[in-house]
Amino acid sequence: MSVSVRPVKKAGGQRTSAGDVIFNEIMKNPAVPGDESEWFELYNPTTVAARLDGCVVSDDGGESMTLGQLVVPAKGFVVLGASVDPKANGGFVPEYHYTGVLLGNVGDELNLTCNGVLIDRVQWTELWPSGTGRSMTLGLGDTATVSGNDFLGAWCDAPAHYGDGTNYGSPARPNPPCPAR
Ligand SMILES: [Ca+2]
Ligand SMILES: [Ca+2]
Ligand SMILES: [Ca+2]
Repeated sequence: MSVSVRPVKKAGGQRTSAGDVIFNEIMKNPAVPGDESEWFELYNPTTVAARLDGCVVSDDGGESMTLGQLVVPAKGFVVLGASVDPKANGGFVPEYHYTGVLLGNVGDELNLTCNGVLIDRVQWTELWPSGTGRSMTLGLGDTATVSGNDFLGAWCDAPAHYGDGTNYGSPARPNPPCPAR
């Protein structure tokens, strides 16, 4: 029996397309030092669940991973973590465990590509929020879009604790608004 990658489709049968899922929160500089404590959150701003089986998360430097079975619910969130040990993640257990992608504290990229189509991309530099133990949080709420998260000003250091209180962030929950600056 040959193994084939199933086409990536939304629940309704449409292909996943640009902006159907976006990077919403990125824990690149966790309180427990080390790459295994990193995680990131995806948000589906559409009204249809998005299947990401076979999609690829990568940076521009050659790090990449191919996703297994993963569905981001309509208007919902999924957290992907380099560890599923709650002690590493501030008391939170990510839904999806990945390897092969590291999140640079002072500059890196995350690309999500499905069937060769770029679904979302975020590129950050040393100027972007990077508080220790604080996720970089997209403060756009319901207005978050594929291009809206391309700008430093759309993000902030997460303002509130989660889990055991060692990290700030909102894994698998809506992001709070960014504080006024
Ligand atoms: Ca890091
Ligand atoms: Ca983007
Ligand atoms: Ca969140």
